[in-house]
Amino acid sequence: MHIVIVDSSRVVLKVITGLLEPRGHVVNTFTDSAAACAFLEETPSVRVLITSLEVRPMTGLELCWSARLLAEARRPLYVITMSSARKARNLAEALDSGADDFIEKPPGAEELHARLRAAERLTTMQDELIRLAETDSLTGLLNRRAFFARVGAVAERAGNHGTLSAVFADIDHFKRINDEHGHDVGDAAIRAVSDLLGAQGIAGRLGGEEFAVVLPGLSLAAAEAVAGRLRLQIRDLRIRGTRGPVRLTCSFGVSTWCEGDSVTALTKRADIALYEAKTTGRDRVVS
Ligand code: GH3
Ligand code: MG
Ligand code: MG
Ligand code: MG
Repeated sequence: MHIVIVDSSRVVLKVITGLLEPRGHVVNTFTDSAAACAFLEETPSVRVLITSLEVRPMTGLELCWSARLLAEARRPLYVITMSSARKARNLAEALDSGADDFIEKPPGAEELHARLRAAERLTTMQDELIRLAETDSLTGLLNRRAFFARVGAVAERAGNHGTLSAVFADIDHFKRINDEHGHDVGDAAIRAVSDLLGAQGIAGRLGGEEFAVVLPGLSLAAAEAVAGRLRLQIRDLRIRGTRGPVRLTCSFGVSTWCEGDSVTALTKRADIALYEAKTTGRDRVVS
């Protein structure tokens, strides 16, 4: 696991690192808690933070609190606090500040490894739960909720400084495919379309046979070109059906980020464009 250790004493940092590195853990150490906090923010691979409560300039409790916010925002981060003062108050305060565990300083090897095994069990389970909660099980794309959450985060960073475009897609006359070839063939068609869309950008399955892709850094013209290519690729698909290969087409709506925009407005415009593609003949790209 990738582990960050924070303590004011270089000796303590060295001792703990000496226990962890031989077990294959990747360790980064800090005497400065603010530097540790900045490192955690920019390093999503960190799984465990071990921090002394007696650190500066942020106190250990403040660092716990910041780490807890990071963990809630995007990833599991397990926090173990350390203190040489074995006070019940320290323990309670640390847990209330968002720590997952508490050890006495300096920690013994056996205890430290056992606590890290507990951390690994929990973070592995959290990873799996997050994956299940965000993924559409048929296609492996983001589900609707996760898609909009991701787009919100991306738009916050990209949208106001650069370009960002959205492509909405809906399979044409999909009900016919289900009716004529059965639900399994319908599912295979959904998966085939998803594979193509998923290769393009941040892709989600919004509903039955409706998808969306967000393309950070792409202008409207570039996104139209992506949608145009996808349209042709989907026309070329041959889904194995009970009575020979099944062909399909898809309609597309494209929109791009404007100044003062919101994710809701961006996706609304893509949706309106998609509706126009449907009402003007299907198998086309409208922006
Ligand atoms: P249009 O060209 O206007 O989009 O027509 P359509 O038939 O594609 O559109 P409509 O939205 O009316 O029908 C979508 C169908 O998709 C209805 C539903 O039974 C089917 N569907 C939804 N989810 C799934 C799924 O997971 N698997 C399969 N096989 N079918 C699904
Ligand atoms: Mg429809
Ligand atoms: Mg449809
Ligand atoms: Mg539909």
